[in-house]
Amino acid sequence: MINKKLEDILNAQINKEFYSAYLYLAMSAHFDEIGLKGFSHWTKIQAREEVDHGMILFDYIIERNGKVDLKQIEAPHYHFGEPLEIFEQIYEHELKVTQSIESVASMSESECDLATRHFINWYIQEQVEEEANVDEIIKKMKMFGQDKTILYHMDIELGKREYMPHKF
Ligand code: OFO
Repeated sequence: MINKKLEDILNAQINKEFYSAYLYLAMSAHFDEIGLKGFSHWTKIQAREEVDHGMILFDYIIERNGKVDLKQIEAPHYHFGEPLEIFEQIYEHELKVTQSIESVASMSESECDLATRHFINWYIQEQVEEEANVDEIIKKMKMFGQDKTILYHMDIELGKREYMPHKF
């Protein structure tokens, strides 16, 4: 059985993961509108992964005999701008998610819930990968500046991303 404090923080994390899915979907729609189909595809795949992140938490709360408490999902906030700016916003967003996951880890330690402490390691690792992937895209975009040919090639590259269902 999970205690109330951890149940609350895990429910809040579900909301953050679904918010992330909303955010990536909004970005995907924007990229599609401006004709960057590959960027649109990449962010849409990311949205699906965020739903997986939320669902893994959902299943975990139930498995620990806790109560799932779904709250309202906020409308996504981001500034429509150049692709580089949008990816910088993604990076900032993921840093916040990392902090939030770290709070779950510290609370599971202070509450001596070793099962949750172990469970959350998967998310810690996932955040390392997400930050690194986004950082790599940003660095490539910065390296080539405003060169539209590079943007075109990056659009093709990002369009190749494949969805891999996330399971725990
Ligand atoms: Fe769920 O990792 Fe991004 O937000």
